[in-house]
Amino acid sequence: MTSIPYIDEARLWKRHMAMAKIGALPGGGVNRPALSPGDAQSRSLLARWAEDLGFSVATDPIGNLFVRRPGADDSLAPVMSGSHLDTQPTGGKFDGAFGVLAAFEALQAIHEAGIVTKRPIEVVSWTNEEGSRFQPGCSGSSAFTGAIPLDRILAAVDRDGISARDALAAVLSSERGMAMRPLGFPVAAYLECHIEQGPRLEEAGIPVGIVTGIQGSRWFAVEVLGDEAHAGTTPRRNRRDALVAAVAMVSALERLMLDEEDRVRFTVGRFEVQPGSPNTIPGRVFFTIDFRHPEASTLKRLGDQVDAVCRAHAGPCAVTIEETFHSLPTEFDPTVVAAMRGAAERLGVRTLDLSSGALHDAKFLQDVCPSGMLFVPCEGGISHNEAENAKPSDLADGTRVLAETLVALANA
Ligand code: HGY
Ligand code: MN
Ligand code: MN
Ligand code: MN
Repeated sequence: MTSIPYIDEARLWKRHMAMAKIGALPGGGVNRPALSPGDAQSRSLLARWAEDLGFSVATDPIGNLFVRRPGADDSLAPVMSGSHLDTQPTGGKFDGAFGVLAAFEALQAIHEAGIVTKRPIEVVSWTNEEGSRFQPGCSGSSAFTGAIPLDRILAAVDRDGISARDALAAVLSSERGMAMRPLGFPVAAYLECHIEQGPRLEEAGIPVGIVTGIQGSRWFAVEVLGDEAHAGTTPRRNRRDALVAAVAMVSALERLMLDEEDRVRFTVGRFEVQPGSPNTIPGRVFFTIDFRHPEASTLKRLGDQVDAVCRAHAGPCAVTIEETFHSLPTEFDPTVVAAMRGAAERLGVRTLDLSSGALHDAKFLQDVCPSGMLFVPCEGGISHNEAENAKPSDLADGTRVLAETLVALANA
């Protein structure tokens, strides 16, 4: 077994800092919305690094970006690794970017070591993992795997009324000459590195997490419609106050989702009130629900009650509830998990098994090919926050285990 001689920790960190300059925020974070000019810039930077090393670069009809190093038998399905370059509006330097840059560093280290792998190895940057600008998230991986039809994904519209289709066209038109592949192709195995976005690895003082699975997620969009009216003259009996109804819905949902073991994750991340004037009764409220749980039965039991609870608290208002995303709890492939464990042992890197509270593209890849994830600690477990931080040595340890596993799987 050829062990990876050299992952360049300084080069890996430098690439993170260069990538973080794109969409940099004054508070130290990053705002790189999916399919924005910043997203296009981050893709071009990765493509330039790849071409400088002689790797080939291609995209596909949803804008996923692929960097390929050929294998001895180049007709075989590739082993693939990556994550995403889009970020939350007040995101950090490492969420997503670490998975792409770790895969790229691993590819370069394998290349520089002159290791010939039977299978080709590909690095991928998936389009719109965050789902912040266009819902739902994981657009690139769910289109690639056929989980969600491409047309449905491209029909999504952001808050400014721009469709994902038009935003994607703008990004692709800025990349003249980029090779275009058909959507979806066979993948032998998929690995994704990611910061944990939680506190367990840091608390345990362990540099690498072997991810056993991902909890389930259900997203809903709720629109409450009442009547705009004068705040001073309209008696209660004549009011159809969309805010009062929406608040009653969220409070009732919060009570429904309460559980002693604290395993339910219930979040209302967007709550928009219109017209938003202090002395006009709100006529419209739009809010989102992000509900997660590790057990399919609880995800179904509680998620299936969202519609009825909202309707029961609508009062005189009208309400529409749309489920915009639904992904079941997923266990990663045991052979891939074993390959990662074996790689860590060979390298003498301590690991901890853990499940993922966050959703990742790897969930969709696991539906079509053996997949797995590696986590590294992030400071205080903080993510989706400008203060997100990680240690260069942990990023390098995760990348070492990734590279060693990629070589093992590409020669299996
Ligand atoms: O929402 C998520 O779990 C992912 O990190 N975007
Ligand atoms: Mn992420
Ligand atoms: Mn994220
Ligand atoms: Mn992810």
